[in-house]
Order: sequence, then structure tokens, then C-alpha cells
Amino acid sequence: MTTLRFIDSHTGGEPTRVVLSGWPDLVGDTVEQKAVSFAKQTDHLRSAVVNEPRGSDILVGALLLPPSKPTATCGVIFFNNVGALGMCGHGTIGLAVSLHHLGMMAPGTHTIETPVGDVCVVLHDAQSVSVTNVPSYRLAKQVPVQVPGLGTVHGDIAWGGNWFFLVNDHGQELLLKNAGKLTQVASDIRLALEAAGIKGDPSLNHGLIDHIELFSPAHDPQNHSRNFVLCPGLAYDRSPCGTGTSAKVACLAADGKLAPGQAWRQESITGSVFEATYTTEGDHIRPTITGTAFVTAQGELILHPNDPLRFGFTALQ
Ligand code: PYC
Repeated sequence: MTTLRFIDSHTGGEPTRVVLSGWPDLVGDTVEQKAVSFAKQTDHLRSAVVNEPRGSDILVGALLLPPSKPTATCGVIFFNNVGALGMCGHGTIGLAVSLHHLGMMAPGTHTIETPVGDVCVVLHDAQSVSVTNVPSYRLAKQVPVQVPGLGTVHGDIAWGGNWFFLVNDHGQELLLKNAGKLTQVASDIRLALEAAGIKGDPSLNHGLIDHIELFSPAHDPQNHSRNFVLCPGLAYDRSPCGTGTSAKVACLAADGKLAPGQAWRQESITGSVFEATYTTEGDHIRPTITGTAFVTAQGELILHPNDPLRFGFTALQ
């Protein structure tokens, strides 16, 4: 019998399941090295944790790891229904709030190691967290792509810990009730990018543009923009997406539309909000994303050896 201790939270509606113990040791010293072992040796456990029947396509997992550096509080590998993620902003906020709930993280500043670099977390109180993300930047502006059934759309390619294609001219209304249509449109854009061989820098996460971000004006006048983010496993982010907001801020900075330190309030189609600012770092920026999370459950996942579905399933596998 395999048992895994977990704690669940949601950040602006987007769930995170932190795995606290029970995972086999991963090979390597750094989180980057361990992420390779995670994918090669323990993909069945990834699926067991986040996929049906224990999870669902919308769940993001976070494997808690010991830090490799004495200055860091912990390491983490984020994952979803189809594989590992580079970084995850909502997940980092959920991780910090969950560790605080368990008495494992005190309010204050912490370094967390991820496969794509260290991030800095400030836990303000039991719910509120700021994450200073990995260096982010825009690689290309207004790249045209021909999308069957939609015509030509244009997007910026930007890195915010994952690769994003950020589109304004999609012609869709960003409403929760339109989530099915938005998923189809964003998925068509992603397939069109793949077919056209449009990529990010291959030195970061193989250059795979696996997140599509659609924008519209905000509905709440206190916010600056609304987004819909399609994640790699075809689930959409219920939060404004921390890495997606980082990519957006990188584009605004590159266009001279947002100054360092100026706040950008990004709302999601569920109405949840992240506030972002940035500092400059050479020709990149360092975004800081602030949001809140709430713990929703904790317990033990049980993988019974006779259960034919113990390693989970998704329609996408
Ligand atoms: O918040 O960065 C994020 C994220 C990535 C995928 C889902 N959420």
C-alpha cells in the first residue's frame, strides 16, 4: 500500500495539492536534476495524485522537497494532469499558505527552489503571499499565426516561468459561461503554433509554448485587464495565473506601458485578482505577484495495490 500525505488549497479558485511525504527519493542534488528523475521514475505517482479518480484535470500538484541550498526554505516541483510545470505562481501562493497552516512556514521572507530557478516568497499573513518570480521577458512581439476556423491572430511570446502566447485579437468574450468555447479557441491557437513550428527559446523548458493567454478589458474598474489562460493539459486556470501575469507584465514593460514598481491588477474569468509589480534585471524583469489562498482539505492519499485505477487516468493520456 502506498500512502501520500497531502494538503489542498485554492488560490483565486485554482486548486493546489501539496504532497508532503510518501514520495520515493528522487535522483539528483538540485530541484532541476530531481525534476528529470520525477518525470522519468515517478510519472505514475504524478498521475495518481492529480488525475481522476482522486483528482481532476484542473488540479495542480506540488511535490515538497528539501532545499539543496542552506539559504532556501524548501524545493518544489509543480505538476498537472499531463506532466511537470516549470514554475507555478498560484501554486507557490498555495504552497506557502499550506505550509503556514501546518506550522512549517513562518510569516516573512523565504527562498523556494523550483526546476526553473529560485523564487522569493513573502508570507504576509495566513492567507496573503507575494511571490517574486524567476526573471521574465518578452521574446517576440505580435507574431502572426493562422488558426483554422479563426483566421490570423497575433500574439506576443513571453517567458514567465512557463512559455506563453499572449493574444488580444481573438474576438471572444472572456466570460465564465464561455469557458468551453474559450478552451476550444485557445487550444486551436496552441495547435496552430505547433503546426507552424513557433517556439520560445529552447534553452528554457524546451521552448514549448504550452500556455495560451487571451486578454480583454477588465470587468471590475479597479483592475487593469481580464485574462483566460489555457494550461498544457487543456484545463483553464481559474486564477489569473502567476506565471501568465508575469509574462503579461514582461510585455507591458517591453512596450513601456508599465513602469517598475507600478501596480498591475490582473483579473481572471472567475473574477479573482493578482496584483503584480516588477523590478528590472538586465534586459529581463523580476515580477512580483501578490494573491491569497485558502486551505481546503488535508489527509492521506491511499494507493491500494489491487486498485486497477490507483495510478489515475485522464482522457488526455
Ligand atoms: O499560476 O503560474 C500559475 C499557473 C500555471 C499553471 C496553472 N497556474
